[in-house]
Amino acid sequence: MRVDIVTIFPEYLAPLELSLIGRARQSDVLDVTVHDLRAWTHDAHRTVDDSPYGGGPGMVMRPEPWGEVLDALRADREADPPRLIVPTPAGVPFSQRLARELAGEPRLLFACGRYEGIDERVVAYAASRMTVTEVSLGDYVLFGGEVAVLVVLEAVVRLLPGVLGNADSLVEESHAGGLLEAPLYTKPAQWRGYEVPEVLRSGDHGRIARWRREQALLRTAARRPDLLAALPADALDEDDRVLLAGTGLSPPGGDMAE
Ligand code: JD8
Repeated sequence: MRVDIVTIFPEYLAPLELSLIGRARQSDVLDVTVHDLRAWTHDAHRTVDDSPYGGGPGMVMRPEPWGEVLDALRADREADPPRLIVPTPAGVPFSQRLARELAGEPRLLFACGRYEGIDERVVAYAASRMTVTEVSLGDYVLFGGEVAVLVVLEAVVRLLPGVLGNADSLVEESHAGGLLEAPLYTKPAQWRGYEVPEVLRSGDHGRIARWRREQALLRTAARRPDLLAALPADALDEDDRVLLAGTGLSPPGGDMAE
């Protein structure tokens, strides 16, 4: 996969040298280039922002340098255009589903906004030349798109064939099934007065699987009732429903056992 990232803070993307993403770049699975937006300005001050039409606080990114860099990257390897990803709080929520979709693209181009954001015409222009997806990490406010790019890339790269951690993603498909994971433990069995649940040391794989299922259901009900409510009707069996009925955290609409 080829990835281009355009930003006024190229150093913000330094973590892409590290760990498993760094290793994927050293192998031939991932080719990342970070571009400084100011390289496409022409004035002495390398200006990328100006005041908003209509008034209001802060500054807006001017369209001209964005137009130049998008043209240059679109023209490079013209036969396969990149998919443009623009992080913004006004985007569609980023999700594992979208990560899977992006992992199937040969080429991604990320546009990192700063200040109040990017002039709207940049997205309109880009959409006439390539697929554009505006994504949001969630309902909180960041200073700019760089951290969102790190998050999206981490989620996408671990799904690429040949990247370590890929065995993981196969487990995730079959296993996790829309619930939070059960808690994890390792050695020592006793630590500072806390002990590993007996069931996990029992060697009884049936009991262990049932305990993990219960823990996953109880956690999901307590912390993420939205996930529980979104499960398909056949995702919960009678034991699951009895367990959840006892918590008062049952999914709405579920025909719960007393
Ligand atoms: C890109 C500028 C800051 C956004 C005024 C100052 C994503 N989940 C998310 N939260 N925030 C962002 C995000 C924020 C950004 C930019 C992404 C570019 N800002 C602006 C509008 C309100 N602040 C994000 N993905």
